[in-house]
Amino acid sequence: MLDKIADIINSSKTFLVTTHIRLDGDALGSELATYHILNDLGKDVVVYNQDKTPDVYKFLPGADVVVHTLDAVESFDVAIILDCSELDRVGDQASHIQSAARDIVSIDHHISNDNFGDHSLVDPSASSTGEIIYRFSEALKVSLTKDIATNIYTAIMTDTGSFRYSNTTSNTFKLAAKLIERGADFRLISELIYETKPLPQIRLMGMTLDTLEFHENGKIGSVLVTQKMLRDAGALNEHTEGIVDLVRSVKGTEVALFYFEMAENDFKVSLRSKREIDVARIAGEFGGGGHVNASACRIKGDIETIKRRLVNVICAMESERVN
Ligand SMILES: [Mn+2]
Repeated sequence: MLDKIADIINSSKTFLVTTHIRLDGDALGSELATYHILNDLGKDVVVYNQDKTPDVYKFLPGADVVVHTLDAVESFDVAIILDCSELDRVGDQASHIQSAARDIVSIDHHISNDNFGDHSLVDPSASSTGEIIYRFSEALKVSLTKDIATNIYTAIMTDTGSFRYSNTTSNTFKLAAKLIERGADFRLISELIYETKPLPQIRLMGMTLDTLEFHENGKIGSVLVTQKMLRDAGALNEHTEGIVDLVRSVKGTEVALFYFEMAENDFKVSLRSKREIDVARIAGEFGGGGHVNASACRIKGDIETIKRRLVNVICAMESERVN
C-alpha cells in the first residue's frame, strides 16, 4: 500500500493536507512534515485546519502556511487526511473536501479507522501518525531535512507522552534517534512544548484540581472543567491539555476521566488508563473511540448523570475483564 500511495503522490500535482479538529502535536507535526515532504517534491500544497494552531505549536517549521478557510480552493488531485479515524473528524469542511478531491488518502494509527480513504495507510501498531509519515518519506525517497525531522519528532514525542505510554516500542526509540541525528533538537522541542505554559493554564489547573474526585476506592479519578472556569482563569480550550494525565498520575488510579463542558449539558469526556484497561471500548459505549490507554467521547446530559453512567460502564467492563 505504501508503494501504491507513493505512485499516486508522484503522479499528482495539487494536494490538500488536513487533520482533525482540536489539534494536537501528532496532528500538526504529521501535517507539517507531510507539507515539507510534498513541497520538497515540487508539489502544490494547501494545508488546511478548521482550528487555529495552538500557541505552543507555532514554533513548528511550516506552521505559518496553515490556512483556515477553503473558499478559494475548488479542486485538487489528492487530499491527505492525517490522524483521523473518520472523515468527519476534519470538521465542517469534510463533505467539501470529499467532493473537491480526486483521491482521498488516509494516514492514521487509530484502530477504529473506518477505512474512509480511497487509499488507506493505517497502522494501529504505530506509536503515532508521525511514525507512519516517516515511512511515507522513505517510500517517496525524500531526504530527511531538519524541518521534517523536527515535525515528526514532535508528533511522536507528544503522542507517546514523551516515550512513556505503552504505544512506545523499541522502533519508536530507533526512529527518534534517527530524527535527532537529522537535526531534531529534542531538548528545545521538549522545553517549547512542556515548559512554556502560560499563567492562565496553571491557574486553570489549580481550579480543576479542586474538582478532583474518586470512585471505586480510588481506582477511578475524575476532574471537571466548565466554561465558567475557563473564563475565570482567563484560559483557552487548549489549556486543558494534560489535565487528564495529572489525574492518571495519582497513586492507585487506574482510569482517569476528564469532563469538559463544551456547552450547557454537553460534555466531552477524555479517558486515560494504566496498563491493560481498554478505555477505547469504554468510550465506544458512548459513541466515541481512540486507543487502549487514551480515548474520548461526547455525552449530553447533566454532569451527575453522566458521571454515574461512566462509572457504571467502567465497573461492568472491569468485572467482565477480571472474571
Ligand atoms: Mn495520533
